[in-house]
Amino acid sequence: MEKEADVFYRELPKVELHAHLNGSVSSQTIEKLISRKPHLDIEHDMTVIGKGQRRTLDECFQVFKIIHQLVDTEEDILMVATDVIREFAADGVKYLELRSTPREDKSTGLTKKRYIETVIKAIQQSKNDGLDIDVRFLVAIDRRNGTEVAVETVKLAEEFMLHSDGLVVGLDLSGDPRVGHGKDLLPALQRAKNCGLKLSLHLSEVASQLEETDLLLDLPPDRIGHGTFLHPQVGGSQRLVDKVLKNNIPLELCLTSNIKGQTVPCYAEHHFKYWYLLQHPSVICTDDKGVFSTDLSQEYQLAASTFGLSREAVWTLSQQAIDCIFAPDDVKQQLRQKWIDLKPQVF
Ligand code: 6MZ
Repeated sequence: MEKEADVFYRELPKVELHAHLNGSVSSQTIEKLISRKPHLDIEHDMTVIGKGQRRTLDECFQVFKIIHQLVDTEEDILMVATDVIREFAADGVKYLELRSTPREDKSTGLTKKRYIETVIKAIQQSKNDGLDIDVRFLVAIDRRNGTEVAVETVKLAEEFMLHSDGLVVGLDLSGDPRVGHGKDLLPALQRAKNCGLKLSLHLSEVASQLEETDLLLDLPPDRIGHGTFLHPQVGGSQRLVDKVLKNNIPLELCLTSNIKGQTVPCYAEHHFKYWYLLQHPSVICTDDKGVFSTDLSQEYQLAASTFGLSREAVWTLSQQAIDCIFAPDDVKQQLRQKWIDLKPQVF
């Protein structure tokens, strides 16, 4: 990983709401996976975008395909989820919503149901191990897989929401933003919403999605991933911004991911600034901490140094993220108490 964040940021209690499981796999875990599967001939540098490097979004999606080759059994998923949770906890994350696209693999006998069960098992183990982190799960729809798979995924998520002791809280829509169209996924998303699953949708991650965003904002989603091209200064529109403001939909913002994936030209031009100035709920997140070689402490430090935030402002930012979590109010209350207990006397 790049240079470690300062101690203030590492000790800052944090909420992580936008973390794709297979994008969050650390170097250490990748090494373990590679040694389990030497026949794949995968080199470590094929799974990570290092310091100062940039990739097209296309290339980023190629990286996920490589990681998926390395993570194709129940044992792999259990190890990956266990390690990722432990790493977030070690980085001071007190509440984590992990998201992942359930996959099946005929050659290893993996099914989508087993996939979700295995992630849940890792979450339960982290509780039993006494880690100081509350973890929830969002089942992800990969947009490239179309209507039928989306409906099937919603049904699975629905089932798990009812039988996972509150661990499955919602649904994520992600995947390559230039593939497929949201209108085909609308019935599935509507169904998810009607049955009580919370919705976090990747919206306007690239510039060409105005029409789709307009449509999906009418659901409305409970949170937005990225929303890079929503506002008029980057080719979005006031109409879209107004919809977001009217429904007070929080944004999950991932600075390093957007820079390395080249959807934002530089940190100073990140849309964090636009929404922060509007005092709109914006949550700093990592997206894919493994692939983009970052952690949440670093992301907070980057936001602070780029936009001149005081330590007190950073504290408030991390605290306000609690309002945006998908777990119920009693969990929010517990987290708020934790923040009170941990607040430094002076900044
Ligand atoms: C859209 C992304 C993403 O689900 O196998 N994913 N989708 N935009 C992004 N910005 C860079 N980063 C990750 O984790 C990997 C999957 O998450 C989605 C993609 O569908 C990717 O295949 P899981 O755990």
